[in-house]
Amino acid sequence: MSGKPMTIKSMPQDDQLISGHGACGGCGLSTAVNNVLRILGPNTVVYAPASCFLVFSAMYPTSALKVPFIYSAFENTGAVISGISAGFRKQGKDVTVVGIAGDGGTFDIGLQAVSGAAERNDDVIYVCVDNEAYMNTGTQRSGSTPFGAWTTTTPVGKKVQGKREHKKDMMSVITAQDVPYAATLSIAHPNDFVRKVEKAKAIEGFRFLHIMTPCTSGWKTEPSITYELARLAVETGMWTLYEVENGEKKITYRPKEMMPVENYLKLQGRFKHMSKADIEELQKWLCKRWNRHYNPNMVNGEGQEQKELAYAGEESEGL
Ligand SMILES: Cc1ncc(C[n+]2csc(CCOP(=O)(O)OP(=O)(O)O)c2C)c(N)n1
Ligand code: SF4
Ligand SMILES: [Mg+2]
Repeated sequence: MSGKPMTIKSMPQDDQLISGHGACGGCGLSTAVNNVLRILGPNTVVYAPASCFLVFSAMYPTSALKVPFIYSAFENTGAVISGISAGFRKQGKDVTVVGIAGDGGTFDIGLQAVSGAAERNDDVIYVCVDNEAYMNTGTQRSGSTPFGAWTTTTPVGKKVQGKREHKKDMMSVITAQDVPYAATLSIAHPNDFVRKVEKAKAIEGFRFLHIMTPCTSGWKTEPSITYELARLAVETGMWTLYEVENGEKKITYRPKEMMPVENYLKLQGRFKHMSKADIEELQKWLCKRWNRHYNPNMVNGEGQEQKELAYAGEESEGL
């Protein structure tokens, strides 16, 4: 990479994911994939496992992708992109190999394959487009689904209301393997997004891009608020923007102050049943996360009163 970092204005405008694909209106995932592929450019081969991306862009016999595209099984994105990359290396060809998998295909069923590719430092880019559930199969919970969320496998009833477990920290799983580059991205922070993809493209070895992608269908939201949700996720601590390069972590955007998570939850049907106690539980978990990211020298938040943490409920300044 040389000169000025790429921005949303200066990035390539040639679409590799062309119009006519079948994503829902307001789909955050299609925007994310479109921009990743514009930056990676035509000298790219894409692998996608079973996921919304596969379903909306590559249903046989048509494809909305201009670049070569390969699909095999749900669980093996890491393994297949490693193989494609090795094949090009053997032929002496310099081609960008990217796997674009969902959260289910990454956090859960594809974990072994992505971990293997990371540990071998294979020369590939792994993109996880995270819509926080198994969406194309009708919204089942994954290891990425947030606490309290309704899904068809974490239903809302008298005894249990939505998912009881918190979201898995996938970035920690990946960066535990000393990869050259891993970053979190948001479609609501386009310049940060573009810079990270450009950076990943220029680095050799295993690169991991984790993108939060709001989903109108599974989150039960209006298509018009996709960007607002992506923005609020960062402001409330539901998503954090950072990168880890050769083991060194850098926060790339820090909100001025923490917004109550309720501002984010109330816009989404998947959270509409949440009790006060559950919202408080999620808020406490977020406060610990917030401090782990933004105030790492302040201990990890264990055993502290909530008022000592980043967000102090109604008493917080400026709320
Ligand atoms: C071994 C195997 N198990 C289950 C399935 C069915 N299946 C296909 S896609 C999918 C969910 C994918 O979820 P995710 O990876 O989060 O992608 P999204 O649909 O949300 O984009 C499931 C369960 C499958 N194709 N193969
Ligand atoms: S179900 Fe969600 S992720 Fe899938 S195409 Fe629709 S909006 Fe996008
Ligand atoms: Mg998903």
